[in-house]
Amino acid sequence: MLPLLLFLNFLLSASALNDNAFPENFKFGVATAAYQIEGGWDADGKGENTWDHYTHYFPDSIADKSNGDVACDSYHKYKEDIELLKELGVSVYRFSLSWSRILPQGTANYVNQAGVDYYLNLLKLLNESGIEPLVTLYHWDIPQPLQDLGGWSNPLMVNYFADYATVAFELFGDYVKMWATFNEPQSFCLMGYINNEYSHFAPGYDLEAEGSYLCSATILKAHAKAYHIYDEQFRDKQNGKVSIVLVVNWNEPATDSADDMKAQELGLQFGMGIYANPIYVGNWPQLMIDRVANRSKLEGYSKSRLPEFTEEEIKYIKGTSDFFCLNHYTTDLVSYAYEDDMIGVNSSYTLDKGITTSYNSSWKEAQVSTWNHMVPWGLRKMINWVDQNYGHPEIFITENGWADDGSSLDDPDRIEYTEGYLSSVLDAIYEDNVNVVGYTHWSLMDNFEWSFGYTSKFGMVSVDFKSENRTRTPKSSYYWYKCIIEARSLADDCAVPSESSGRSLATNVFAVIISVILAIYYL
Ligand code: PNW
Repeated sequence: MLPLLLFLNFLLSASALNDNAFPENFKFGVATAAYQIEGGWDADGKGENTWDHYTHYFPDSIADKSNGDVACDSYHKYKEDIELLKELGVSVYRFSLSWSRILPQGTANYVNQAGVDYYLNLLKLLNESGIEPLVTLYHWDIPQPLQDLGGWSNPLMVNYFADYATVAFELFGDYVKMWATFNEPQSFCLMGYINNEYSHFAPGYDLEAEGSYLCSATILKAHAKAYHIYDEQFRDKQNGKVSIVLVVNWNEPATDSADDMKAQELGLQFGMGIYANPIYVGNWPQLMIDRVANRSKLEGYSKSRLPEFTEEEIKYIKGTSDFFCLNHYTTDLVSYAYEDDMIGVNSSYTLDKGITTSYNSSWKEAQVSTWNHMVPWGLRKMINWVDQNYGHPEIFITENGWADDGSSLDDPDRIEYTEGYLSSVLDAIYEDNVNVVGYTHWSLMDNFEWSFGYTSKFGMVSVDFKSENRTRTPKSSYYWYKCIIEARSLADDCAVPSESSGRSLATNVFAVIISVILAIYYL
């Protein structure tokens, strides 16, 4: 009898959740972005941006030929969004400002008061609701007139962005204590510059050999300039923090061969180091400098395709972040790939990086956005890598989330994913002593998922895009997350009974009975 009881008890406790509590000051939230939720694309004087332009002129680039013209209509329904945030119990809401809603032409000579009022109303209501904003200045929606001037490959963009940032700090800075300049330059400086059958991303260029690096260099300088402006003109009065949101998948070597270990370093340096190294350490990662210089030379270029920073620029960019904003979704298995015989055939960032990626077939794969696999331990390794390489910074997980096709309000996989990744965050905090201070789940609600249009859903709240009202309905994951936030721990009793996660009431009662019998037996 005893062995059987012990075995049953083991089985039941093995499925128990991490019962660690989150640190007292840990912040829970959700995230969104302007183009993906606001709609009101030309409302009240808003100017056209590159995603308006791209989706209107190249609808075939989007899976369902849709666009963000109306999206979740948050331009009109932000009060409802805030009700959902309040009910969920979050202390932080991460969202982004639409540059062309505030400056319709992109330039600061004309400010659109209606756009300013929209964000002031949103910020005031958040403030009254006790919800702290984490505001991204740029989540991929450059004003079209500035795109027409060359967009981020034009070095003069540094000044246009600095002017925009100054306007935003001036108008909204009293309400905002956490700023992020850019969301994931890794994504828009790459996907926007590779236009092939797999990548459909505004502005839709095919300039991966050089355009992508020019974009990266401009972004780093623009970020640094905005940071210095805040530091010199606003920090004293407003007392906030400024950062940049960076993303990379964890790169796990496919085998333990020296080549695949090298692939891991290449993947992480070309993926994360490209932005984090200049900001937290100084200059591009040496590995990138050497590799792109060497390949460019062999390709017949007179100098490296990777733009060189002057000593002055290196110093100007270094140290321009007050905390580390990390977006993280998934893990890739990486192998060392392209050998030197590829040189001269094609020049590109992808070939410079020189790795191939694959997945372990045991990893659960998301629907529609099939790049997304459920690998919770990857986040713990990622957080540790950031901690070790960039001087033990304060880390905020600004995005993490799971996609499905939205066919059901019962979303056990999203719960399983989020629980696993949050548990990984707890391990990093308690076992590895890494300073993770907050987490904003992507996303509050289903929204315009870029080239996937409305076919891929990341929300904890479902949005009926067929209804004029854009009716919002919370999913199971919303109630689960609400419970976790209330408990401030991965509490066992938050588990929502469903097919693939959580335990039923009967199982819980059974577990208690077994434990009581065991206790009596030992006493
Ligand atoms: C983020 N990856 O982009 C963006 O910041 C959001 O706007 C977007 O909706 C969300 O993720 C979901 O896609 C990513 O390949 C794009 O690992 C690609 C990856 C990660 C994040």
